This record gives sequence, structure tokens and C-alpha cells, in this order.
Amino acid sequence: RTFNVAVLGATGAVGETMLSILEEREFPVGEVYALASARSAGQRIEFKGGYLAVQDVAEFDFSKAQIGLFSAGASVSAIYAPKAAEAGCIVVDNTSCFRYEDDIPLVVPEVNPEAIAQYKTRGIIANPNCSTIQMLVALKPIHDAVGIERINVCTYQAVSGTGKQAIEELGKQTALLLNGKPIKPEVYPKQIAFNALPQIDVFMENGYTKEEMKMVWETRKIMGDDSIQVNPTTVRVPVFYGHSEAVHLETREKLSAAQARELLRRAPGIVVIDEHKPGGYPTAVTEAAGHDGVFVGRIREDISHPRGLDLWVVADNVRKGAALNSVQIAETLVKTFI
Ligand code: A2P
Ligand code: 11C
Repeated sequence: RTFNVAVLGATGAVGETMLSILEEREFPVGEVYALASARSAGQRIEFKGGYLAVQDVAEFDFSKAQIGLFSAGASVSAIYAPKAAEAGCIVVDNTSCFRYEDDIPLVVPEVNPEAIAQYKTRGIIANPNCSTIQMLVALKPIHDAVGIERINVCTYQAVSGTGKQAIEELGKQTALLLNGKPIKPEVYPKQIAFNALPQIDVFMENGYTKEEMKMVWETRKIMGDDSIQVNPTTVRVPVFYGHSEAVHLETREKLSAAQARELLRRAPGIVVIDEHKPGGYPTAVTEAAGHDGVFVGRIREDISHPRGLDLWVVADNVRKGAALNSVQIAETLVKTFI
């Protein structure tokens, strides 16, 4: 059985990767529709040795597709996801538009695949934020084994999380600065090349940014545990692909570093690289970018807390953080639920 798939945001950083992952993983596609704004209608995108012509989403008839993978921004999903669902196209939405609604499942397939069953209520399944996804793939086996009470996390996030214009901005600023020329920040409020910006998304009333609060809200919803305390600081760094995270945990029962390492080695989707020697850990550029795994290293017991554990967690934010996770949701949906 095959499924007609509509990819909305097909010309963007995530949408392009969704198409290549559908192809790579041999998702059982029938027709594939590449959708974007009127600006890029008619543009051609390579797919399975041929080309797809980009169509304006405003003119697309969603009853032609059974599955929609949406990644064109929250305001675009707000309009088109309900329309698509109404037309019988089940939407996997990679924006923040519906994530916090009680009757919309928010899914990381390695963590809470069973939640997909709830798609029937609204016809929409939400894909979490990239920084939450990779953290929870790593934390799920630990939470199942000993319970997690509190998470302190600092992130080091790549510019591809912002989209294509930000990827271009980092490249352009780097070249200009290396040539001794002045730069003018456009996408980010300050220079991103050779810098680190402690702001991702907008500021909230409590002084955290929205990216930070997404990690709090989404962790509780996906783990199905409102008692988990999460304290994030999210930072944008001059890396093109791959988010890194320093995660500090307080567990309910003691777990040794050796036990944690064993649990993580056996868990789905995780690659442990943890040797106490120079380079014996994963990094965004060397291990994660272009790969599917969530890489974990620097696993150690916190010397400042009796039930504390430290981890370094790295993944390709465009793949596992967005496009791959969405395709995995679609795979589970078609295998198990429809
Ligand atoms: P377009 O190329 O037509 O602007 P990125 O996050 O890499 O910047 O990509 C954003 C994606 O979302 C692009 O494919 C972009 O298409 C699409 N997009 C942005 N705004 C709209 C809109 N109003 N309607 C449809 N697609 C949109
Ligand atoms: C970033 N996490 O790295 C953001 C991108 O809620 O889907 C993803 C935003 C979202 O900038």
C-alpha cells in the first residue's frame, strides 16, 4: 500500500531534508507534492531521480494527499493544517502551532509512539522542537529506570534551526569578517559569526526565552510526567548543522555512570561515544551532522550532587530534530495506526 504525501515548506531547510529522507528510507510514497508559497511555485526539486514542481499551497487540494509533512512556520500551519485534516490528509506538523493543545499528540517515536493513536481526534500530530527531541531520546531510558526529578540543560544550537536565511547569514558574516570587512546583523540581533548568543526565539514574561520554555513544556508532555523540573539556557552558536547540549540530571534513585552508559548503549536511536581521551566524545560537525543518531558522551556522576548525572548530547537538528522525526512519526502511523 502506498500513500500520497504533501510536503509543505519543501523549499526550506527542513522540507528539503524531509524529501530526501522519504527517498532514503523508502517510505511507501505514491504521489509526492512539494508545496511552498506562491514565491517559489514552479521551482523544481529533485526527487527519486526525477523532479517535483513546487506548487503554491494556497491552491493545493489536500484531498489528494493522505499524509502531510508541514514545516513552513507556525502561522502557515495555523491556516493549512486544519484545512488539510478536514480534507482527510493526516498532518505531521513540525511547528509550534499545535504542540501544547491537549488533544494533539506530541511525539518522539523512541519515547512515546503510543501517543500517535490520538491523531484521530484532530487529524494532526505535532513534532516537537529539535532541542527537546534529542534530549528526550537520551533521557527516556534513564527516566524509565530510575526516574528523573530535575534537568538543568545548556544548549549550543546551530543556525540551521532558524532556517535557510540564517545559514546564509553565518556564511556571509564569516567571509566578510575574515576579509576585514564590516558586517550588519540581519537575521539575529547580534553578530553570530565567532560569537555565542544567549537568546533563541522571543523573550517570555518570566525572563526565559520561548525556546527554553518549549523544552520545559514539551518534556513534561512527551514524558507524560508533569513533576519533572526543567531549567534550560538555550544558546545560538556559529555551527551550521547539529545542536549540542550539556545536560545535568538529578534522578530519583541513584544511577551510576557505568549503569547509565549501559542503558544508553542498549537504547534505540542512541550512539554512545564516551572514552576518557582527547576527542573521545561526539561533536556536532564530526559525528552528528548528516547522520540520524542521537550521540551521547561525557557520561559522568555529578561531584556536586549524590544523584546527579552529566551527559553531552548531540544530534543533527534538521534530521533527528525535525525532518527525520517527522518521517519516523509517519512511518509508525502507517505501520501501526492506519
Ligand atoms: P518559500 O520558499 O516559498 O518562501 P526556511 O525555514 O528554511 O526558511 O524555509 C521555510 C519554508 O516555508 C520554505 O519552503 C518557504 O517557502 C515556506 N513558507 C514560508 N512562508 C510560507 C507561506 N506563507 N506559505 C507557504 N509556504 C511558506
Ligand atoms: C532553533 N529550535 O534551533 C529552533 C528551531 O519550535 O520548531 C525549531 C523551532 C520549533 O532555532
